[in-house]
Amino acid sequence: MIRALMFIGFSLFVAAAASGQPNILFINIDDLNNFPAEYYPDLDTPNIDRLASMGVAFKNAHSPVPACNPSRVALLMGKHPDNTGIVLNSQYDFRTESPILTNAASLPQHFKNSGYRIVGAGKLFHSPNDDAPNTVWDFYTMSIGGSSYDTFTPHPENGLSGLMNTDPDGIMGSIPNYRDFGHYENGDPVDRTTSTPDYARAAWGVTQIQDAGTQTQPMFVSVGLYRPHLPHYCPKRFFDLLPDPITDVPHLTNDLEDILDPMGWSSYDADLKFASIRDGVDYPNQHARAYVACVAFVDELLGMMLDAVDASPEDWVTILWGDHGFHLGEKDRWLKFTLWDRGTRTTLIMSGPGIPEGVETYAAVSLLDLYPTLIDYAGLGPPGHTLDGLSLRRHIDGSPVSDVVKLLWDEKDERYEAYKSEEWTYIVNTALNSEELYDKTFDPNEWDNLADDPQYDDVKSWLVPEPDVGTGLLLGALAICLVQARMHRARSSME
Ligand SMILES: [Ca+2]
Ligand SMILES: [Ca+2]
Repeated sequence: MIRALMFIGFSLFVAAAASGQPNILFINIDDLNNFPAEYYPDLDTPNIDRLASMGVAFKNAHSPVPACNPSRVALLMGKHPDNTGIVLNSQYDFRTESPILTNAASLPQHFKNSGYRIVGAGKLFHSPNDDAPNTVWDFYTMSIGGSSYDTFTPHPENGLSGLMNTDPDGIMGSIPNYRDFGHYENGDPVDRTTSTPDYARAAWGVTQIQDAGTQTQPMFVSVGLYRPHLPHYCPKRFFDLLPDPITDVPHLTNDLEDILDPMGWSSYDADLKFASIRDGVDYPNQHARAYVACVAFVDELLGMMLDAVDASPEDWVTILWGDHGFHLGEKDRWLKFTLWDRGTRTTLIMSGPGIPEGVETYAAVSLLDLYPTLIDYAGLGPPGHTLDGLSLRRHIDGSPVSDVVKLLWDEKDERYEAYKSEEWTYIVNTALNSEELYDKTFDPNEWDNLADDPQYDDVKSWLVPEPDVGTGLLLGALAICLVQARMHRARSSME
């Protein structure tokens, strides 16, 4: 694509446009876990599948911190939470709380500084006040089609249908409204799809894609879809696509009892809300069904934007990402906020010029890598601050690379760290001297904690970086090959 040179004098953005830089379609889906149709057998996601067929699907992508705010800050600022200290949802004001971020350019801001026109609708940063939406962006709105976070709107006019129908005895206690679920219509026969905020955001995205050819600058278009974030409301027809009940998620009784500290105490408690209802009549399955229905809903909205990309004469690099995973009862947990794969693993797909079609990789990657990846594919220079990730091009163009990514979480004021590779999850809490090791090749649900078995000491020492090296991406290819050969020998001895 060569854009017309319309305004020769405006060198910055004319230079960017003339260079053939692609437009960027940057779609995030809140709380979307890892390629959900591969995990929930009753769900189809034809448009996630379609985008994957158009590009590269990262099947083992992890959030640096399994919560909205710190995950998005890490991704959008390109800085690991180890280096920023931003690990909590409450750290909204990250530029004040983390001095190294105070004057750093966010990913969209760097695109603007490099000649792009940047526009956005829906959630991107966790706080609507972050990233100075009125000054940094050429256009940005959180609230298109509804309230800022779409937490309660549009909502059935007659109340909270989900919980009211499934919790007649009040066993959920003081569950806040945002944990409710149900369908928007709540008995009304008229489909509500086009009146939902997420539909409005997707439709706005379609308009931006269609209008991109009229712009003199390349476009960076951010669309944030809020479902399947709580409350799990979507149009009824997406519930109707699913059996009732749906297939239960994998759950192992007493799964947490092999994760002990040296005193023999369990390192984790069950989520209290889940513990209180796990033996209830059908609430866990009904709530899981609502999450899955919401995924089907946003998949359709994704399809609207992919149709527009297909019809566009412009070049588009399209990126779909979620901000972390989501538990629906696995390991006695709801929501995110864990370092197990169900908490950290999300959907990441890239397609566009120079990106091969229909490729999937199971190498462990971090959302932290998206900032350097996008400036790489757009041909931009580096921002003024050091980025902690690496371009994903190494997984797209080069030989397969085996990475280790480091993730963080704080639970009960204790710092947990996780090291994830294609095959392994290693979670450590230094203060409690608690550790977990899972061999995901044979144990994809992370049920069997191998950390106490000395035959895996090599694996643990491979996964945990040397203290003076930093995080992730730490070993050369030769070292990785040698250690993986040892791991395979170790496993062969078990079989
Ligand atoms: Ca989220
Ligand atoms: Ca277990």
